[in-house]
Amino acid sequence: MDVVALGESMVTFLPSRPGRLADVPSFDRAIGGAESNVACVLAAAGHSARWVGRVGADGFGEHLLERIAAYGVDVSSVHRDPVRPTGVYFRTAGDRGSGAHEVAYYRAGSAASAMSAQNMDLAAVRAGRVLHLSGITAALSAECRDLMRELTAPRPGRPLLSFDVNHRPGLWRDSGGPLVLLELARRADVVFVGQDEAAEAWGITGGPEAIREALPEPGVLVVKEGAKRATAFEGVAQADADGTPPAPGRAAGPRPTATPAVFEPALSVDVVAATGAGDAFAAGFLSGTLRNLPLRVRLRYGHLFAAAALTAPGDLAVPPARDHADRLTALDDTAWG
Ligand code: KDG
Repeated sequence: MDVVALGESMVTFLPSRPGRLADVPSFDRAIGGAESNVACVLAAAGHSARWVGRVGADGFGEHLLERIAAYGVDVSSVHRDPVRPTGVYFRTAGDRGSGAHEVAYYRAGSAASAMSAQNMDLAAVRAGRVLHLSGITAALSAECRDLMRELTAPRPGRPLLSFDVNHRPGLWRDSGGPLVLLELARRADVVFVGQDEAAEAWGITGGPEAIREALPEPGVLVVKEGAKRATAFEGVAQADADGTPPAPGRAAGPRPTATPAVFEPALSVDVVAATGAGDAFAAGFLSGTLRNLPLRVRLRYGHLFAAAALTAPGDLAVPPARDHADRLTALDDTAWG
């Protein structure tokens, strides 16, 4: 298995027309969930991917399993909770291009919020070359937070640990979120964070270099500056403690050594809906990581997959085919952007 992603997936209701939540007359059903989005895009890009989560024994849970499996994602380790429901959320359309929209979650007490180290198949969670997690899971409940600590703890043979900070202030019931997110990010091998998130969560306003200073531990740190660009910092990480070969994207070496930051401008597209673009970016970058592509090409893959999501109304869009994507990401600098 190339990638395992763990987290809450939800049935998503997209508005039939723009306007406030109070005014939109009807919604169309789609699927969402940051981590399963990453798994779906990676599967669509030709990688083997598994999503692990917990859904209710209800029609929405069934719908999620069917739709995610239809992308080619393995859902055999997803648990059905006999009592708790599948989470759902509604959102409105932002003004074209601005991305601003309202979100209403109905997920407190959801099946996914009961995920814990005790009721998950941890061997299935750790079975990929890459394990992708996000900060959303830590916000769901104390059990989920403990599960995240268990999965991010250093251990021999750990998969390459990918962590998207995904700061969702509305989901944290106390003020401890930013510190937990920092703790988890420091334990990961690849971290994705938006410059806006770093400012909001950690008060870091000085740009990508300032974020790297606050977060020197991850082998790879990717700082996203929205429609502008993304910057990646890479340190050469150590081999696993038990001497097993390093996971993809982690080169063996005696000590972490910093390499210069690499940045790539984002593609300019007419944005339909920004939701899911960060997940698609992470999927593109991880696809490049699994293929051991150079850092700047991984960033371009991130932008390319994000552009597909940005121009679709829902969270998910099928990324360009690999041969086409390889040609686009090889364009010279003047043609890119
Ligand atoms: O990244 C997209 C997600 O934000 C969306 O699908 C819903 O997972 C979600 C969340 O918790 O915000």
